[in-house]
Amino acid sequence: MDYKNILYSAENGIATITINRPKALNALNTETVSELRDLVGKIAADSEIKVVVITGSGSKSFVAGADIVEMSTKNAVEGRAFGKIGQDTFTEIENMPQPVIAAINGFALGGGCELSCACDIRYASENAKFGQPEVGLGITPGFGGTQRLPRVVGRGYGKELIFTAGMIDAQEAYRIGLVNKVVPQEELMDTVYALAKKIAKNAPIAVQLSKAAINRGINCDVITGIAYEDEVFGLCFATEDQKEGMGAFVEKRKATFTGK
Ligand code: CO8
Repeated sequence: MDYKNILYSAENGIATITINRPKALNALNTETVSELRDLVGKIAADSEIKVVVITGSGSKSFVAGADIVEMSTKNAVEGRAFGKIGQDTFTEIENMPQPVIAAINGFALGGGCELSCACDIRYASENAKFGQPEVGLGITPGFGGTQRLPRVVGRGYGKELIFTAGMIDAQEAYRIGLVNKVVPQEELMDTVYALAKKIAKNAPIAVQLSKAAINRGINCDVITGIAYEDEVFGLCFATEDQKEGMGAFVEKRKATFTGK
């Protein structure tokens, strides 16, 4: 898969997407968002991929937001169209069957912070910085930030970040629950891959159904969510991996899952 602004690799069921526009601190222009969307669709359909990692190239920035230079000349129709392609792409990421981990290696601003919030789990390097600078540019967050950020950190911190257009460091992001872990920059990818491997060795269908149940439940009332859990839980008993997982426990051996 050949893209201009994105690098892709996959090894042992773990896919890595690297946003690669280092000269613009990996800012997302239309071309990059379109490439990202295309790649996400392909990975979502690839049953060999168990876990997805998203990061930025270089040691300074994850994604420094949507491309301000490109946006600066857009009219209302064009601006909205750009917002829509970002929103749709990030929603596709959120709903990928596989768990998605954001490896945040520097600035995660605007669309970068929004991209990280569309991922399931966020790990950051010590130099990472987070923020939603949009209101300082005369716009609102437009790639899902008004919706996902408050769901991740709560509406108080979400509103503070959005209203102030300020930046917080990785430790503060950890304190408010925006990231699960902070590690030195040189340890970030190893730590993320260790997490990815831990997830990848579990029964893939059960992991994917768990993700779907959590995502669906978070957007509805508990009773509806529990009804959905009931469905997916029952479904697991139709898989070979349920027989293997429980059989291995009973036989006191390690389970080998096939994703069937
Ligand atoms: N867009 C375009 N180019 C960028 C961006 C960006 N978001 N961020 C950095 N760059 C470019 C700079 O212009 C610069 O390019 P050049 O070398 O050609 O001048 C290069 O990257 C390096 O940047 P700096 O020299 O500024 O590096 P510093 O270390 O001095 O500063 C910062 C780093 C603090 C990250 C600074 O670059 C900055 O503030 N960047 C902008 C961050 C920002 O405001 N992001 C939010 C953008 S808005 C957004 O994401 C909205 C999403 C929803 C859109 C919905 C559309 C309708």
